[in-house]
Amino acid sequence: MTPTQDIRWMRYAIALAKRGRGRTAENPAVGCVIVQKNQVVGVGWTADGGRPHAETEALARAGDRAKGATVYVTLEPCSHYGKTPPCARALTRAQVKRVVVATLDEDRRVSGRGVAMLQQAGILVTIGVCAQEAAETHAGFMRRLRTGLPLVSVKIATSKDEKITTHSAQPWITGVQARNFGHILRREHHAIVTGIGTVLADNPMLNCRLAGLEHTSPVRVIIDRQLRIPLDAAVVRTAMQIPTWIVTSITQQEHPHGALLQKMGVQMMYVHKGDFMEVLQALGAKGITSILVEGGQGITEAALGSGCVQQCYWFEAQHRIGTHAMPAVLHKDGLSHYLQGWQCRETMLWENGDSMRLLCLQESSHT
Ligand code: AOF
Ligand code: ZN
Repeated sequence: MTPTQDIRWMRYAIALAKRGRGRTAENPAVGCVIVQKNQVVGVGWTADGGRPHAETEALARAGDRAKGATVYVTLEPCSHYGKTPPCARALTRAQVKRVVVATLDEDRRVSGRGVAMLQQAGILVTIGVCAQEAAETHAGFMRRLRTGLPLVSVKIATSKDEKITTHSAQPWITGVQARNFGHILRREHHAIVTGIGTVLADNPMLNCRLAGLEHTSPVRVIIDRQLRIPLDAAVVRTAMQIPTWIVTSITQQEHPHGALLQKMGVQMMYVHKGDFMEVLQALGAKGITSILVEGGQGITEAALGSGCVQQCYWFEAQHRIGTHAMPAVLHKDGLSHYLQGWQCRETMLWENGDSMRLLCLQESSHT
């Protein structure tokens, strides 16, 4: 097998891993391809909720054809008896010949032991094929393992002069294309985080509304320190269908509103002050590995100012709104104050003949 073929099959495994993105926490989204005589005999990816693991799914599809095959997997196969038996053992039992691993698992229960288990069974192991690309799909999982905090992305839509708008104050900045991209972003994160200001101003659903992907909506997290959310807010009314968590500093003893919200399916998360870092810690403790911050000025600036944001998706329309509108952030230097030195990939989107820039920015130390 040539390295070029290894890269090709591993890229396929990474594409499969992406199917699980935002849906497998607290487990990573892993992809697996089993190849026999240059033909795919089984594919798998980590199932919703994190189990079964990718290798188990691919082995089940390959059946006897896994014997003597090469297995491409984006993360080192697990070696521990967790909620599922070790994948390294399942691969050994299936008598595969070779396993190609993109990245090692940093979970202390695995961390090199998966590879050792395979090698002890006489299986050839290659490590590091497409490591960087695979690491991106595991970034949230790894970040939470290392820091206890989720991976944080911020989404923002501004006019050319860095102004933002709300539902009630038309015109809406983004058009259909940008909104669809926004829904993909929602689907790829484990939770969407917004502030109570946005809920009160826009009454958003904060779900994924792409046809066929409605069931992939992430957890909705609303930061509402003073518990101002009305019972008829769209997110509350749909809390039985889509997980909805409210982060607040007001306990039930202080205010019975919390009990009413809980009856409607909302989960309450009590925090002390509720600053952005404390919210991140609380979400990490609950197993959330990646969040998309999508809100107004307050939460956007709190997130960017916390130093805990790794990615920013900035939709920038080409028209100006004018000085009367609300600035995206209050800092006198605008968004560039927070995004200085970040790596930037730029894409153009077209909205009814009007162009819009999508800037995908990554904090420089983020892999
Ligand atoms: C794999 N393939 O698809 C995933 C893995 O609690 P358990 O038994 O589900 O184990 C969770 C750990 O397994 C998780 O922390 C990570 O180390 C690994 N995830 N491993 O072989 C997979 N998702
Ligand atoms: Zn496993």
